[in-house]
Amino acid sequence: MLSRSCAELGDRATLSKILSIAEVNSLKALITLSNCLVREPRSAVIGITGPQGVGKSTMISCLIRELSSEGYRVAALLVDPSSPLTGGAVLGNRLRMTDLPRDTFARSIWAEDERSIPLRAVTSLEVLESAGYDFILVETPGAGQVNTGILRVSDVVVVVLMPFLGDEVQVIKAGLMEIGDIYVVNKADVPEADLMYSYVKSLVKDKPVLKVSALYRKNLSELIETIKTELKKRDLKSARVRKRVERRKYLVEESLLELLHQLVREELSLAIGEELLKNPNALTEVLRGLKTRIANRIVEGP
Ligand SMILES: Nc1nc2c(ncn2[C@@H]2O[C@H](COP(=O)(O)OP(=O)(O)O)[C@@H](O)[C@H]2O)c(=O)[nH]1
Ligand SMILES: [Mg+2]
Repeated sequence: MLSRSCAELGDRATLSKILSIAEVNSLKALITLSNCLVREPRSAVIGITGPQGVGKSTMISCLIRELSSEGYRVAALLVDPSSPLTGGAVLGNRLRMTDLPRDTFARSIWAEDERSIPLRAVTSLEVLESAGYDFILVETPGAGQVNTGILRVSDVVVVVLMPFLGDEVQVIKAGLMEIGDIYVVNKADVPEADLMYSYVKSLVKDKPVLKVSALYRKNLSELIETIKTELKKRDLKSARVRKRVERRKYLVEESLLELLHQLVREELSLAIGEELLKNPNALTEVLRGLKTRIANRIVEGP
C-alpha cells in the first residue's frame, strides 16, 4: 500500500493508515514515503499553544471551518500529554472536532512529555505536508512547563490565553511570552477579558494581541488575517525553508536514536546474564561483541 503513488495520500483512509505507521515506526514511514516528501514548504504550519481549558480545541475547530470555507484544505494535529488509556483531554479535543467539513482532517496524538513534541507528531506533520494540506494546525498544551517544541515545527505560533488565569500568569510571564508570534485572549465574551487583554499587551508590546471568542465565533477572521500577515513576513525571510531543514534533521536524529536504543536493549538482554556478575573481567569482551552485533544489524537494516 505504501509503495503506491503519492496521489493516494489524498485519500483519507490511506492517509490514516500511513499516519498509523508513522506513529509507531517513523523511519519506515519516511523511507517508504521519501519520494512524496516535500522539497519546499507547502503547508502553513500553525502552532496553537496555551494552558489547558483556554479554548484551543474550540478555536481550532472554528479555524478549520473558516479556512475551509475560504477554499483551503486544512488538517489539525492535536498533541496531548494525557494517556491514551485514561482518555482525558484527548477525548475532549476530539469532541470539539465533530462535524468537520469534508476535505478536512483532524487527528489526536498522545505525548508522554508535555515539554516537547514527540517524534510521532513530527513525523505525522511531515506526512500531512506531503499530502498537500494548505494549513496544518497543531495544538499543544503549554501549561506548567512551556512547550518549546512547538517552535521547532511551526511557521507561526499562536499563544492562547483567557481571563481568570490566576496562578498561570507567572508561568505565562516566564515562557509563553517569548514563544508566541501572535497572542489571543480567548473568551472575549466574558467582561473580564479586557483586563487580561491590557495585561498581555503590556507584556508583549510589539507583537499582535487579539481578543477572540471561539465559542461565539467573534474576531476569527481577524485572527486569520493576522496569521496570514505573519506568514508573509516569514516567507520573505526564508525562515520556513530553514524550519523544514531543521525538521528533517530532527526526524533523522530522533529516528536513529530510537532505533539504536531498541537494538542496544535487545542485544543487551541477550548478552548479559549471570556470568557477567560472576566474571566482571569479561566486560571488555562482552562490549566488543555487543558493538559488533549492533553495527551489523544497523548495516543490514533499512
Ligand atoms: N465563554 C467561552 N467559553 C469558551 C470559549 N472557547 C472555548 N470555551 C469553553 O472552554 C472550555 C475549554 O475549551 P477547549 O477548547 O477544550 O480548551 P483547550 O483545553 O484549550 O483545548 C470548553 O468548555 C469550551 O466550551 C469562548 O470563546 N468563550
Ligand atoms: Mg484541547
